[in-house]
Amino acid sequence: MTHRPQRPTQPHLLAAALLLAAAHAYAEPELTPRPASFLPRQGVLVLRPDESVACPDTLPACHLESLSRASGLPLARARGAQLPTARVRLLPSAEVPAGTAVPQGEGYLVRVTPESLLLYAATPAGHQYGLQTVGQLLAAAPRTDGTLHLACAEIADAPRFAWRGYMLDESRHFSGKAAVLRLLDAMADYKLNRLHWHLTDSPGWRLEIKAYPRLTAVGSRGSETDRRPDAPAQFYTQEEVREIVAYARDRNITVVPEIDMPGHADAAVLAYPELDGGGYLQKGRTDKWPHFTFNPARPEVLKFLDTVLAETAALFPDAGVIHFGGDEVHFGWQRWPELPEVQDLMRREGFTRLEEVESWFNRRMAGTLRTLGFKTGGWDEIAARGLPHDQTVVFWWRHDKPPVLHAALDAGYPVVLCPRRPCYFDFVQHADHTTGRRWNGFNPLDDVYAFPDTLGLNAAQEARVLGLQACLWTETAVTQARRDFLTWPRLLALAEAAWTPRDRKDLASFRARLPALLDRLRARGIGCYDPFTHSPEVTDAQTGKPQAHLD
Ligand code: TNX
Repeated sequence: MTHRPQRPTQPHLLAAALLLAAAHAYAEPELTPRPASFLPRQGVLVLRPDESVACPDTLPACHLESLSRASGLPLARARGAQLPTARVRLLPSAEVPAGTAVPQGEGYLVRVTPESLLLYAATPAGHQYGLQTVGQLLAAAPRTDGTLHLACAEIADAPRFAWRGYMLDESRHFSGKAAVLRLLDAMADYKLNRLHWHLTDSPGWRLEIKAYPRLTAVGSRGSETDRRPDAPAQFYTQEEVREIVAYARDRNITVVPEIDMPGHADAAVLAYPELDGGGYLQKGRTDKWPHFTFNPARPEVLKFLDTVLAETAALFPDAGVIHFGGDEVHFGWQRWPELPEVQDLMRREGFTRLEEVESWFNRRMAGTLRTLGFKTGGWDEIAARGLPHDQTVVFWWRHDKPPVLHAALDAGYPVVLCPRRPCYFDFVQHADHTTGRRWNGFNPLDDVYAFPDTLGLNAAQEARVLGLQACLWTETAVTQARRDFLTWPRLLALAEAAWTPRDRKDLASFRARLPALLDRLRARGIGCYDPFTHSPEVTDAQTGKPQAHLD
């Protein structure tokens, strides 16, 4: 409701109007993700166009810009004489009035009274998230003659999970800087805070490494659906990476790079054949993936990977975690027994199984990451590789193997939950959709929303869950239009599932908010699947490009 009630002329109409107004004032506004608590208060705060915001100098300008856009008021940073009187104020948690819970970490408290809007937080991230919420309140507030009428309220909010992520596969098909910046803006709108950037894989190497220029000169050509050696090179320069990382940092998003090893290595091997550890033929096709692994025991290969990781670490100084893949390695083991370096290693260490070679390689590279000052992230296979619990983050992806999740949690690993179902967004989202994956079902919006409560974890297990992550693998997503279609609105459901406490999640409320959220995405130029109109499936067939099909 954004219209002012008509002035009533009859007493009974007056009573009805008052009731309506009261209902309006007390209805919970449409906030996404739904906050942990919302308490309506008496009164209205009137904000004028000349209003300014008292905030720390360190607050990145983008947050005030988006507040101004959302409100339609030119809400500038308060300066000089404005500072003491500004009615919108960002304050440290130390100033929270007595008797109110003090926000921690990414949490915040917003108090709207007829006099002011006060936003308390303990960290810059908390202030930023409070501003996101305030922006949504202001966007929906009734307005007259350029003033906004904000119903008084108190919102105390904090995330359910620390890791609220989205993984983008750049290797199978490349997105590029403009799409990534746009994605980061949309992620920040919904309080997502990790971009897991899958930068290397068999079809293409997408990260410039100065020490090994052929990685991008050769290894970045082609994609899942274009194996021509003279296909255009597609990759991020180091300068672009720095720009993207800084843009994300301003929005409280940590970019976590993934350099996949020892599997998914064909693109690197194409550039530097001496790295080859052999592979396998996928579905009998000779172009997929005969050089799937790095030679896991050759000293020159280990030196190469150390150098790649050192350059990566320097580009992502705040990542905390560098993901080194570690997935599906056994697919490419076939040649390992013949490799002299593997034979030497097995003799030296007394290994009898290739699994031990893989574990040795994992520990070796995790050691490099530790020396560089990072924790090691890896797909759930690494939970069986004897890596230290306090230095390793496990990404549970094999939804058909719950015991792997339970073993990782019981062993004390922090775990990011991203099981194929419902978190892989290359799975179809509607029964009618024809392109994309299925596995005894698919990933509709409501399943994403219900996650992870559907896993039935107890409180002790959930305490070790670091968070949730959606993964967009791009084998079947050649175009940005299709990547958008697969991502949205499911990423909104994931964002709320990752932020909102379990007892505040409400599918009906989420669905009621969704039409306006879809409009907001479209206004940003982001396409999406519209579950209300069952909009036509976006496939790459429309582009005339070849389509990839996965089972
Ligand atoms: C499994 S997730 C993979 C990816 C594929 C994805 C397609 C993981 C560790 N491996 O390499 O792109 O399935 O859904």
